[in-house]
Amino acid sequence: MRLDAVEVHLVGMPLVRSFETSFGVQTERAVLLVRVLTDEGEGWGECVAGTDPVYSSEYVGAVAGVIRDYLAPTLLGLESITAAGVDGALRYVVGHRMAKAALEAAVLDAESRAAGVSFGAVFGATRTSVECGVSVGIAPSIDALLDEVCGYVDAGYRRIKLKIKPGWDLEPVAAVRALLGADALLQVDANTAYTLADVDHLRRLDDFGLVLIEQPFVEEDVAAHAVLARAISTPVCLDESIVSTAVAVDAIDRGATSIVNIKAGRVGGYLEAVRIHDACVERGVPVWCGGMLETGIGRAANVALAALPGFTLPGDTSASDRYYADDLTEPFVLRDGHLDVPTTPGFGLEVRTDLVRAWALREPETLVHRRH
Ligand code: NPQ
Ligand code: MG
Repeated sequence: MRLDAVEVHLVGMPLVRSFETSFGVQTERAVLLVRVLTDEGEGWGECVAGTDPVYSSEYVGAVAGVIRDYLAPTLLGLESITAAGVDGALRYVVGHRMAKAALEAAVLDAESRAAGVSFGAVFGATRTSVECGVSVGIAPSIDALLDEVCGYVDAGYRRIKLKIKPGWDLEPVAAVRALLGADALLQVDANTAYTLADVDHLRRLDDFGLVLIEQPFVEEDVAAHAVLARAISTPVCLDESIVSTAVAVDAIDRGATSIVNIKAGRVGGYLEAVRIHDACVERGVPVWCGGMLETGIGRAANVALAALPGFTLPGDTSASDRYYADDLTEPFVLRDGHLDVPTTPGFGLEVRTDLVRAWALREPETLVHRRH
């Protein structure tokens, strides 16, 4: 396949409700999209980076810059490309995994559409639908939190994840556990808000029968998570720390994570995400699919990934209406707590280009090969 052009779009998506985590409040999601034009057709990829560098060092401005200055020129300079070859071609650029992942997803979409195969088939999906959980932000009050959780339970979500931070942890967890009953799947995500000084406090979460605690400490400190895992009975699960298969294997070997959150954008692409899944299955470590407030484009790919056999826990693969009144694709609708895995070629849905245009935050940028 020959790459002819790369388009970068930035779309502003209003959220149906603001989403607060330990790193801040989101009221709108700015989503960077990549469209590749090839001699065999087009493909779309969604970048998970946020507006600001607060979940990770990547953000849309940096992603747009590194694609324009390095990643797109490199791919456009190749005689031919394959999705499997994108990672190697871009390896000389250190980091910038979310930017690379978006490009790889777009090339993979073009390639699998041309071949007539779905992402599920490419990744090795073994299920036709996936069980879904929902991530619930920090709320203004316990009452407001319980109201929101009730809505998600009524909608059919199979697992609740509460965002926590110092000052918003034991009380909301106790209240939601009391609301849901002992058997419901409940877990928490701290997004790096604690330190090793909080171990005795975090141990008090052991009373609530949580599925896991996600990323309590700073992403570079895998060792601190190993200390915590030995000190509490709640399973520790890494998110931000896991940026590659090598890091995942190391964190598992060191006892820092007994469950792994897989997000393709964070690890540099869906193909690396599949490799992490495989490494975890080999080691008997359960995995689940994380979420980054994706539009239907990224959501479809996540649902295909979550259909692999090692994804034994419900993911943050929520329905479109958890975040958006109008999605960039046909919406994903929860059916009996599940989302269906698309079966049509590529990521499997048509992009509503009228909305991409209408909600554009700036003019799309088109990159083509320049001869010297
Ligand atoms: C997590 N996601 O698991 C992330 C955090 C997160 C669904 O909890 C813009 C970009 C907003 C990235 C909000 C969920 C975001 C974001 C939250 C990531 O840690
Ligand atoms: Mg997380």
